[in-house]
Amino acid sequence: MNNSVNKSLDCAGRLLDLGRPNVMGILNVTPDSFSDGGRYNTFDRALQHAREMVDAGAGIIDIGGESTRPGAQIISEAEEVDRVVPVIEAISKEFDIVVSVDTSSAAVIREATSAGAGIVNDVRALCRPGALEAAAASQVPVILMHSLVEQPESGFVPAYENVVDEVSGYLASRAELCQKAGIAKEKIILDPGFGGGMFGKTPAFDLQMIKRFSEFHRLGYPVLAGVSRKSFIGAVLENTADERLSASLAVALLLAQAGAQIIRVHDVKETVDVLKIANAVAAA
Ligand code: 7PM
Repeated sequence: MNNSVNKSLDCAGRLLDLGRPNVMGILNVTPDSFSDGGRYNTFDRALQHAREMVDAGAGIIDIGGESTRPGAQIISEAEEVDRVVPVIEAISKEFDIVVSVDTSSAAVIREATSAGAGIVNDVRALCRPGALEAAAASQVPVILMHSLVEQPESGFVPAYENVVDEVSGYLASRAELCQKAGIAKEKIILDPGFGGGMFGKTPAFDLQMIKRFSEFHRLGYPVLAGVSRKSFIGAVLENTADERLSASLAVALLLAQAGAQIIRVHDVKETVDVLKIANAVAAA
């Protein structure tokens, strides 16, 4: 599918086969995800959710403690460490699965990778102070996502002459900077960053990036896509996030057929089923 991409990626001792699409299951450990917000409740539910995603065939569990939603509470690095590190430690101990940490903070990168995280997933592409150095020191693979890096002013409308080329150019320059900081090329995964707000895409740009997704492979890195329940689906279907499962699955299939090596989703079991039937058809 993409000869310049190594097939097996070492994620802190656990191997990820990049010769086929992998499902990354989203695990939120933000207390506001749950009604009572209690810390023990959050921990137990996170572990239960992780078990379900492992049993459903996830290849990676992505653990995040800081919401990127516009207007979401900004939390300190210490609070983010307190939320994610115990969950990362428990999941990487209990399950034979690659754990990624969804963070932009240098302190969280250091603590999470010490606790067993095998991938650093940063929606700000290691732009925050110390993040690049912390990721390089951790020796684990990194996911660099395109975004505006900071939340735009309300009313900001993103504009690109050619969204695929501009996003590709940004990702290529971040990937080069990573290599100068000592991160091996083989340990870099790119993500065009679907979605509005800080991610900087209108629904029309998201749709163009899906249509032209295979062009991102020209950069020569594995590519991840996160489209699950995102607002461009709501813009097309005029529905709410909890009504976007079938469209999320349809887009996951389009992305898998366009060569995405990792697909980041809420609904692991359903997505794994889609990829299995697609694989069976391909093998017929
Ligand atoms: C509010 C806004 C809540 C945005 C949740 C989100 C991605 C990611 C996220 C992605 C990578 C969501 C996002 N999205 N990491 N983290 N790629 N690499 O919809 O698309 O899950 S958070």
